[in-house]
Amino acid sequence: DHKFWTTQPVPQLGEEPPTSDGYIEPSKPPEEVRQEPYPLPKDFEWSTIDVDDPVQLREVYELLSANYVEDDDATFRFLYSAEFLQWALKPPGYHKEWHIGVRVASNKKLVAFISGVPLTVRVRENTFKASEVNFLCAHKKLRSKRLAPVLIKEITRQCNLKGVFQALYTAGVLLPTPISTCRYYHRCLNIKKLVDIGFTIVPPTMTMARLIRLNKLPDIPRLLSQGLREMEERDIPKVMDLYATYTRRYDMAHAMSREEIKHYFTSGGGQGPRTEDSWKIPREGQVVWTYVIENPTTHKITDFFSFYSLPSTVMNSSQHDLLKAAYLYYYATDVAFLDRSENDGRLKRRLEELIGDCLIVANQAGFDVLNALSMMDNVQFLTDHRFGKGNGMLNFYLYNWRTAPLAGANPIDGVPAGMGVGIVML
Ligand code: NHW
Ligand code: EN5
Repeated sequence: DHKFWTTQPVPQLGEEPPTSDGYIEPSKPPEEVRQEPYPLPKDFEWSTIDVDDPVQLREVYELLSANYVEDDDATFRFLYSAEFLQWALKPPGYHKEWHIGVRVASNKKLVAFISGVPLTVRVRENTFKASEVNFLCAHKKLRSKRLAPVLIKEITRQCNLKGVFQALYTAGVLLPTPISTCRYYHRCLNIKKLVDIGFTIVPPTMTMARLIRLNKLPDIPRLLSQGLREMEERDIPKVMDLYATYTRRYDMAHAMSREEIKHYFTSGGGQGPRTEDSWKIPREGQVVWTYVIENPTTHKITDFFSFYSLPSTVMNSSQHDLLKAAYLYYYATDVAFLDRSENDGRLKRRLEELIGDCLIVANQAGFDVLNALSMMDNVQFLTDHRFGKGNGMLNFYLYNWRTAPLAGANPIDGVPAGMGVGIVML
C-alpha cells in the first residue's frame, strides 16, 4: 500500500530479482520533460535555495536542526552544521536548481527541503550519471500531508531537465525496494558522556571503570613512524589512483574525478594549515578529516582513511546538549592489490591498523563516538575494534535502475561476506 511509490520507476516489493541490469523507463529528450513545476498545496510556493547566500544557508540549517532525522525514541536528532551543508550541497558540477525549498507564501518561512547532487556511479558493469538525493525534510507541523511525494516529483523533474534519469538515496525507513540494507555500528570513545546521555549503557555484568579501561586508546597514532599525516592538496593525484583501484572491489562505487577527490577529501569548513603535529589540533567547524600514509622511502601513498563530523542534538539531557559523532568515510590500502596468496590475512591486519589510528585521531580531536556501517570492508575490523551493533539500519536505493541486491558485507548478521556497497552517503 505505497500509494506514491507504486507509481514510480522502482522495483516493487516482492518482485523477482532481475536477471539483467538496466533502466526501468527510458530517458526523455529535454523538450518532453514537464516544463512547469508541480503544484503545491495553496499557501505554499517553490523556492530555489542559494546556499552561497548565508541567510538562505542558515534557513536550511534551522529547518533541518529542528525537523530532520531522529532515532527511534527521539533521544537524538542529526545536527548538520552550516559548513557541512555548504560542503555536501556544492560538489563539483552541482546545480542550484537541485536545492529545492518550499516556503509559506504569506511570510516566506522555509518549511520543506530536498536536494540532489550529481555523481557518476558504477553499479556492477554499468557506469552512469545520477543524482544523490538527500536532506528531504518537511516541518513537523506539515507531516502526513503528502508533501514528500511532491518534493520527490519536483526534484525528479529538475534532474530530468539536466538530462539525469537515475538517482541514488538512502533512508532508515523501508521503501520499495532496497538494493542493500546496512546496520549502524558504534565505537564508544567518551564512555562516561555516552552513558550519561543514554547513547549506551553499562552492561549489568560490568562497571563503568572497567568499561572505560576496555575502551581506552593510545594518545598517539601508531602509524606516525610509517608516514601517517593529514592529506594535502599535493596528494590528490595519488589518492585518486589509490581510491579508483581500491573501489573496483565493490559492486557499487562513486567514480570520482580529480576535482571530486579534492572536494570530498580536502575541503569543507575549517580546513586548517597542515603542520607536523596538526593531527592533535581540534579544528572548530572542520567537516571532513583525511589522513594518508606516505612511505618515507618511496614517497608512495600506500593508504588513506577519512571520517566526517556529524553531531546530534541530545534532546533530553540536563548535562549535555551535543553528541559529537564522527562517521567513518572512505579508506583504501594498496595491500588489497597483492594477489590472493600473498594478501591472505594481510588486508585484515592492515585495515585494523588503519582504523585503529582513525579511532585514535577521532578521540584526540574530541569526538564522543566513531560510527560506521556494515558496508565496504568494515566487517573486517568492526568486531575486533570493539564497535557495537546499533539499533539503526540504513537502506540503499536506486531510482530507475534495476539490479539484483548487492551482497551485504555483513557476516556478523549471518549474511555471507561480499563486496557490495562502496558508496558512503552523507
Ligand atoms: S532519508 C531522511 C529523510 N528525512 C527525514 O526522515 C526527516 C524527518 N522526516 C520528515 O521530514 C535521506 C518527513 O517524515 C518526510 C516525509 C519529509 C521524510 N524517502 O509527505 P508524506 C533522504 O533525504 C514516502 C522517500 O505524507 P511525511 C533521502 C512514504 O513512503 N520516501 O510523509 C530522500 C509515503 O509514500 P507511500 C519517503 O512523513 C529520498 C509518502 O512519502 C520517505 O510527512 C527521496 C508520504 O508522504 C523517505 N525518507 O514526509 C526519494 N519518507 O508510497 C528520492 C516517507 O509509501 C527518489 N516517504 O505512500 C529519487 C528522486 C530523484 C530522481 C532523479 C532521476
Ligand atoms: C541519510 N544520510 O537510528 C541518513 N541512529 O544505530 C538518514 N543508535 O545512533 C537515515 N534510541 O544504537 C538515518 N546505541 C537512519 C538512522 C537514524 C538515527 C539512528 C542509531 C544507529 C543510533 C544508538 C543510540 C540509541 C539510543 C536509543 C545506539 C547503542 C550503541 C552501543 C555501543 C557499544 C555496544 C553496544 C551498543
